[in-house]
Amino acid sequence: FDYTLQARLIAGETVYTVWSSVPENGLVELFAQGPFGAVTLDMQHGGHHEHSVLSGLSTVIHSGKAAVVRVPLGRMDMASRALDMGADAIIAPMINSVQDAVAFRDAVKFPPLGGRSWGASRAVAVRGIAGGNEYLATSNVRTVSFAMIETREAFDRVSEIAAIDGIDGLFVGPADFSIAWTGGKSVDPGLPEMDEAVASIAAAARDAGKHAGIFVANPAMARKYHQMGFRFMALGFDVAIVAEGQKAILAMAEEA
Ligand code: 3PY
Ligand code: MG
Repeated sequence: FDYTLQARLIAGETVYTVWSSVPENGLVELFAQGPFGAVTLDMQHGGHHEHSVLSGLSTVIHSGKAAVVRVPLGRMDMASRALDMGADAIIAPMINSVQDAVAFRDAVKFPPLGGRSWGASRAVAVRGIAGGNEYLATSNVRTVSFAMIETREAFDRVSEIAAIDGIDGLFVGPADFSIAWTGGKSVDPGLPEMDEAVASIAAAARDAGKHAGIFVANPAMARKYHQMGFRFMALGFDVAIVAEGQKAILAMAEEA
Protein backbone atom coordinates (compact mmCIF):
# COMPACT_ATOMS: atom_id res chain seq x y z
CA PHE A 1 0.00 0.00 0.00
CA ASP A 2 0.87 3.67 -0.09
CA TYR A 3 3.51 5.24 2.02
CA THR A 4 0.99 6.23 4.65
CA LEU A 5 1.53 6.91 8.32
CA GLN A 6 0.80 3.24 9.03
CA ALA A 7 3.58 2.17 6.67
CA ARG A 8 6.07 4.59 8.19
CA LEU A 9 5.32 3.35 11.69
CA ILE A 10 5.47 -0.30 10.64
CA ALA A 11 8.87 0.46 9.12
CA GLY A 12 10.00 1.67 12.55
CA GLU A 13 10.36 5.31 11.57
CA THR A 14 10.01 8.04 14.16
CA VAL A 15 7.16 10.36 13.20
CA TYR A 16 6.74 13.72 14.87
CA THR A 17 3.37 15.37 14.71
CA VAL A 18 2.64 19.00 15.39
CA TRP A 19 -0.44 19.60 17.55
CA SER A 20 -3.04 22.03 16.24
CA SER A 21 -5.67 23.41 18.59
CA VAL A 22 -6.52 26.78 17.04
CA PRO A 23 -9.27 26.07 14.49
CA GLU A 24 -7.98 28.40 11.81
CA ASN A 25 -7.05 27.00 8.44
CA GLY A 26 -4.42 29.72 7.93
CA LEU A 27 -2.54 28.38 10.95
CA VAL A 28 -3.06 24.72 9.98
CA GLU A 29 -1.56 25.64 6.61
CA LEU A 30 1.63 26.92 8.27
CA PHE A 31 1.94 23.56 10.00
CA ALA A 32 1.14 21.66 6.81
CA GLN A 33 4.00 23.50 5.09
CA GLY A 34 6.29 23.22 8.13
CA PRO A 35 8.91 20.70 9.21
CA PHE A 36 6.79 18.05 10.97
CA GLY A 37 5.82 14.80 9.27
CA ALA A 38 2.24 14.90 10.51
CA VAL A 39 -0.34 17.39 11.72
CA THR A 40 -2.81 16.49 14.48
CA LEU A 41 -6.04 18.45 14.79
CA ASP A 42 -7.26 18.35 18.38
CA MET A 43 -11.01 18.25 18.98
CA GLN A 44 -10.80 17.04 22.58
CA HIS A 45 -9.19 20.02 24.30
CA GLY A 46 -8.36 22.06 21.24
CA GLY A 47 -10.87 24.27 19.48
CA HIS A 48 -11.24 22.14 16.36
CA HIS A 49 -14.79 21.37 15.30
CA GLU A 50 -16.36 19.50 12.40
CA HIS A 51 -15.90 22.28 9.89
CA SER A 52 -12.35 23.21 10.84
CA VAL A 53 -11.42 19.53 10.74
CA LEU A 54 -12.89 19.19 7.25
CA SER A 55 -10.92 22.17 5.95
CA GLY A 56 -7.84 21.39 8.04
CA LEU A 57 -7.71 17.83 6.74
CA SER A 58 -7.85 19.11 3.14
CA THR A 59 -4.94 21.42 3.81
CA VAL A 60 -2.85 18.72 5.47
CA ILE A 61 -3.69 15.98 2.96
CA HIS A 62 -2.68 18.15 0.01
CA SER A 63 0.63 18.96 1.69
CA GLY A 64 1.48 15.25 1.60
CA LYS A 65 1.80 15.00 5.37
CA ALA A 66 -0.05 12.57 7.57
CA ALA A 67 -3.35 13.95 8.85
CA VAL A 68 -4.37 12.96 12.36
CA VAL A 69 -7.46 13.88 14.40
CA ARG A 70 -7.91 13.56 18.14
CA VAL A 71 -11.64 13.20 18.67
CA PRO A 72 -13.55 14.49 21.68
CA LEU A 73 -14.15 12.15 24.61
CA GLY A 74 -16.39 9.23 23.67
CA ARG A 75 -17.12 10.60 20.19
CA MET A 76 -16.80 7.46 18.17
CA ASP A 77 -19.16 8.94 15.56
CA MET A 78 -16.57 11.66 14.99
CA ALA A 79 -13.81 9.07 14.69
CA SER A 80 -15.60 7.52 11.70
CA ARG A 81 -16.40 10.90 10.21
CA ALA A 82 -12.83 12.12 10.39
CA LEU A 83 -11.74 9.02 8.49
CA ASP A 84 -14.53 9.66 5.97
CA MET A 85 -13.05 13.15 5.53
CA GLY A 86 -9.69 11.54 4.70
CA ALA A 87 -7.76 11.37 7.98
CA ASP A 88 -4.84 8.94 8.22
CA ALA A 89 -5.16 8.34 11.93
CA ILE A 90 -7.46 8.85 14.89
CA ILE A 91 -6.43 9.35 18.48
CA ALA A 92 -9.23 8.50 20.93
CA PRO A 93 -8.84 9.89 24.47
CA MET A 94 -9.46 8.04 27.72
CA ILE A 95 -9.73 4.49 26.44
CA ASN A 96 -10.06 2.99 29.91
CA SER A 97 -11.48 -0.46 29.28
CA VAL A 98 -11.65 -3.24 26.74
CA GLN A 99 -15.21 -2.09 26.06
CA ASP A 100 -14.03 1.46 25.25
CA ALA A 101 -11.37 0.04 22.95
CA VAL A 102 -13.84 -2.24 21.16
CA ALA A 103 -16.24 0.68 20.64
CA PHE A 104 -13.37 2.66 19.14
CA ARG A 105 -12.27 -0.24 16.95
CA ASP A 106 -15.83 -0.75 15.75
CA ALA A 107 -16.08 2.91 14.69
CA VAL A 108 -12.84 3.00 12.71
CA LYS A 109 -12.50 -0.44 11.11
CA PHE A 110 -14.82 -1.92 8.49
CA PRO A 111 -16.25 -5.43 8.86
CA PRO A 112 -15.25 -8.09 9.53
CA LEU A 113 -12.79 -6.40 11.91
CA GLY A 114 -15.17 -3.69 13.14
CA GLY A 115 -18.49 -2.06 12.36
CA ARG A 116 -17.57 1.16 10.56
CA SER A 117 -20.41 2.49 8.43
CA TRP A 118 -19.81 3.28 4.77
CA GLY A 119 -19.54 6.93 3.77
CA ALA A 120 -15.99 7.35 2.59
CA SER A 121 -16.61 8.97 -0.81
CA ARG A 122 -14.65 12.04 0.19
CA ALA A 123 -11.68 10.02 1.45
CA VAL A 124 -11.73 8.09 -1.83
CA ALA A 125 -11.80 11.29 -3.88
CA VAL A 126 -9.21 13.35 -2.02
CA ARG A 127 -6.84 10.43 -1.58
CA GLY A 128 -6.84 9.53 -5.26
CA ILE A 129 -8.14 6.03 -4.53
CA ALA A 130 -9.58 4.16 -7.50
CA GLY A 131 -12.98 3.49 -5.95
CA GLY A 132 -15.03 2.38 -3.00
CA ASN A 133 -13.91 -1.22 -3.12
CA GLU A 134 -10.26 -0.26 -3.09
CA TYR A 135 -10.83 1.94 -0.05
CA LEU A 136 -12.87 -0.80 1.62
CA ALA A 137 -10.10 -3.31 1.00
CA THR A 138 -7.27 -1.10 2.24
CA SER A 139 -8.54 1.39 4.81
CA ASN A 140 -8.42 -0.96 7.81
CA VAL A 141 -4.70 -1.16 7.17
CA ARG A 142 -3.96 2.29 5.84
CA THR A 143 -5.62 4.19 8.72
CA VAL A 144 -4.18 4.09 12.23
CA SER A 145 -6.19 3.86 15.45
CA PHE A 146 -4.47 5.11 18.59
CA ALA A 147 -6.09 4.33 21.94
CA MET A 148 -5.06 6.81 24.61
CA ILE A 149 -3.73 5.32 27.83
CA GLU A 150 -3.94 8.05 30.44
CA THR A 151 -5.62 6.65 33.56
CA ARG A 152 -4.96 3.93 36.15
CA GLU A 153 -7.86 1.88 34.76
CA ALA A 154 -6.33 1.95 31.31
CA PHE A 155 -2.89 1.17 32.69
CA ASP A 156 -4.22 -1.89 34.56
CA ARG A 157 -5.64 -3.26 31.29
CA VAL A 158 -2.99 -2.05 28.91
CA SER A 159 -2.04 -5.47 27.54
CA GLU A 160 -5.67 -6.45 26.94
CA ILE A 161 -6.31 -3.16 25.14
CA ALA A 162 -3.15 -3.52 23.06
CA ALA A 163 -4.12 -7.06 22.08
CA ILE A 164 -7.39 -6.02 20.43
CA ASP A 165 -7.39 -6.51 16.69
CA GLY A 166 -8.01 -3.15 15.06
CA ILE A 167 -6.34 -1.13 17.82
CA ASP A 168 -3.17 -0.21 15.96
CA GLY A 169 -1.36 1.69 18.66
CA LEU A 170 -1.33 3.03 22.21
CA PHE A 171 -0.88 6.75 22.81
CA VAL A 172 0.09 8.04 26.25
CA GLY A 173 -1.39 11.26 27.63
CA PRO A 174 1.21 12.08 30.27
CA ALA A 175 -0.67 15.04 31.75
CA ASP A 176 -3.75 13.02 32.63
CA PHE A 177 -1.56 10.07 33.54
CA SER A 178 0.31 12.22 36.08
CA ILE A 179 -2.99 13.32 37.63
CA ALA A 180 -3.95 9.65 37.96
CA TRP A 181 -0.51 8.68 39.25
CA THR A 182 -0.52 11.34 42.00
CA GLY A 183 -4.11 10.69 43.01
CA GLY A 184 -5.14 14.11 41.72
CA LYS A 185 -2.42 16.02 43.57
CA SER A 186 -0.56 17.39 40.59
CA VAL A 187 -0.37 17.66 36.84
CA ASP A 188 3.20 17.11 35.67
CA PRO A 189 3.67 15.34 32.37
CA GLY A 190 7.38 14.95 33.16
CA LEU A 191 6.84 13.31 36.58
CA PRO A 192 9.93 11.08 37.03
CA GLU A 193 8.08 8.61 39.31
CA MET A 194 5.90 7.51 36.44
CA ASP A 195 8.76 6.91 33.96
CA GLU A 196 8.75 3.17 34.55
CA ALA A 197 5.00 2.92 34.01
CA VAL A 198 5.19 5.06 30.86
CA ALA A 199 8.00 2.88 29.51
CA SER A 200 5.95 -0.22 30.24
CA ILE A 201 3.13 1.14 28.04
CA ALA A 202 5.56 1.36 25.11
CA ALA A 203 6.65 -2.19 25.93
CA ALA A 204 3.04 -3.41 26.03
CA ALA A 205 2.48 -1.91 22.58
CA ARG A 206 5.64 -3.51 21.23
CA ASP A 207 4.81 -6.91 22.73
CA ALA A 208 1.43 -6.81 20.98
CA GLY A 209 3.02 -5.73 17.69
CA LYS A 210 1.41 -2.28 17.95
CA HIS A 211 2.70 1.30 17.65
CA ALA A 212 3.65 3.40 20.67
CA GLY A 213 2.83 7.09 20.70
CA ILE A 214 3.03 9.82 23.30
CA PHE A 215 2.32 13.50 23.81
CA VAL A 216 5.65 15.24 24.41
CA ALA A 217 4.90 18.16 26.71
CA ASN A 218 8.54 19.18 26.79
CA PRO A 219 10.64 18.61 23.65
CA ALA A 220 13.70 17.87 25.82
CA MET A 221 11.92 14.63 26.78
CA ALA A 222 11.65 13.33 23.22
CA ARG A 223 14.97 11.48 23.42
CA LYS A 224 13.97 9.73 26.64
CA TYR A 225 10.64 8.68 25.11
CA HIS A 226 12.44 7.42 22.04
CA GLN A 227 14.67 5.28 24.26
CA MET A 228 11.55 3.90 25.93
CA GLY A 229 10.34 2.79 22.49
CA PHE A 230 7.92 5.55 21.48
CA ARG A 231 8.00 6.36 17.77
CA PHE A 232 4.92 8.52 17.19
CA MET A 233 5.52 11.70 19.11
CA ALA A 234 3.30 14.74 19.43
CA LEU A 235 4.95 18.06 20.14
CA GLY A 236 4.79 21.55 18.78
CA PHE A 237 1.53 22.50 20.46
CA ASP A 238 0.40 25.70 18.72
CA VAL A 239 -0.51 27.53 21.92
CA ALA A 240 2.94 26.81 23.38
CA ILE A 241 4.68 27.76 20.14
CA VAL A 242 2.99 31.16 20.09
CA ALA A 243 3.34 31.75 23.85
CA GLU A 244 7.02 30.74 23.98
CA GLY A 245 7.87 32.27 20.61
CA GLN A 246 6.62 35.70 21.63
CA LYS A 247 8.66 35.66 24.84
CA ALA A 248 11.78 34.41 23.06
CA ILE A 249 11.56 37.02 20.31
CA LEU A 250 11.02 39.91 22.71
CA ALA A 251 13.86 38.70 24.94
CA MET A 252 16.18 38.50 21.92
CA ALA A 253 15.29 42.04 20.91
CA GLU A 254 15.78 43.38 24.42
CA GLU A 255 19.14 41.67 24.76
CA ALA A 256 20.39 42.84 21.36
C1 3PY B 1 -2.48 14.28 28.18
O1 3PY B 1 -1.27 14.47 28.38
O2 3PY B 1 -3.28 13.92 29.06
C2 3PY B 1 -3.00 14.48 26.85
O3 3PY B 1 -4.13 14.14 26.60
C3 3PY B 1 -2.12 15.14 25.83
O4 3PY B 1 -2.82 16.17 25.22
MG1 MG C 1 -5.31 13.73 28.28
